[in-house]
Amino acid sequence: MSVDLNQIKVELVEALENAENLRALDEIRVAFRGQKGKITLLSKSIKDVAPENRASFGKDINELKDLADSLIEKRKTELFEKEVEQQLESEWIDVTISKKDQKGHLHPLTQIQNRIEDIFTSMGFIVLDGPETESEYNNFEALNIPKDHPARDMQDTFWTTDGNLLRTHTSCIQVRGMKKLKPPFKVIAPGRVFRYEAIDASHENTFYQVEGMVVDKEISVANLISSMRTLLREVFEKDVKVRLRPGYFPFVEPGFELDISCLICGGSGCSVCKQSGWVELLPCGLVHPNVLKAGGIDPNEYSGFAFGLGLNRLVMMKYGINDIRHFQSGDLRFVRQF
Ligand code: FA5
Repeated sequence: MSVDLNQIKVELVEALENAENLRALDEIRVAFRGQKGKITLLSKSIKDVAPENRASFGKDINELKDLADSLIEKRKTELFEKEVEQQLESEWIDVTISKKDQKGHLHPLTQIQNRIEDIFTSMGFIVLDGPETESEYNNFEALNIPKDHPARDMQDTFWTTDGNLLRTHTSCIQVRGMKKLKPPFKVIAPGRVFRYEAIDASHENTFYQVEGMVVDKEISVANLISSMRTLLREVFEKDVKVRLRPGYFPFVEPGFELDISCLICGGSGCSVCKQSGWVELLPCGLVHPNVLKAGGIDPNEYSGFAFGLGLNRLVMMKYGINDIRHFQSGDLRFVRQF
């Protein structure tokens, strides 16, 4: 092998030893075996070699090509294995870690719903359930909201193609309860409700309510307020500022809105309370005689109170959550805080 060929072989071996990765190796391959590579150019110079030496030059250059190809291939295998090892090392996963360190837990809405169920069952209430798809009759008509009544606009509705609807409030579970139970009774009915409305920091199109209803002889506003007080004291575990103001709901008379002083801004005004300092939380009232009648209960003998707690807003106030959209975001960073 001529001096030139030997020199090239030494350079190639040294370059291959220094190659740190497959990209560097490919650059070396191009520099020696590419179209303008050192070995390729040298083999083209065979025409300048004296005729008597051409055969041996040709043989040497072919040997050098074979040697270069096998050295490059060998280094390629080594570097490939090295890169796979590095990748495995950097992407190593302990598949047992989630079992050891990250236990699942209940969503904050479920936690507070469970707490409310405990509070009310300890006062003798029973817990009722109902379907999320309801009849128009149970959701509106039995609650003294006939067709074309303007109060239907208060709860924009998702209708199903068969003429039913996604319940807009848990009050329809009252209707089912009245048909099933004989007075006196005390029930609560937690559940998911749906409204076709624009979403913002305090409004969702899918949210949770807890309905409550007590039917007995001589039920008054005093009974209603006492139950609401117990509920708020037990959930918040501290005194919270509330206000009661007249509110219109066709299924109660008189009707009230129980608002809570916004615990996000301390009452100074924010996006959750719409700068008012108050959050609508717990509408309530004495059950309208028409509703008792529709439930098969004689309003001359019995009276009752009912309320419809906005569960999402209650949880927001309890934990200082400043946007209702967090509840359904599916963001684990949110739920892991509770
Ligand atoms: C009702 O749904 C009545 N059925 C409540 C009721 C029951 C009144 C029994 C009287 C007697 P309202 O539409 O205001 O009322 O909703 C009740 C509560 O649900 C509100 O105070 C609020 O806390 C919550 N709420 C209402 N709309 C939304 C919404 N889009 N997103 C989140 N929470 C809401």
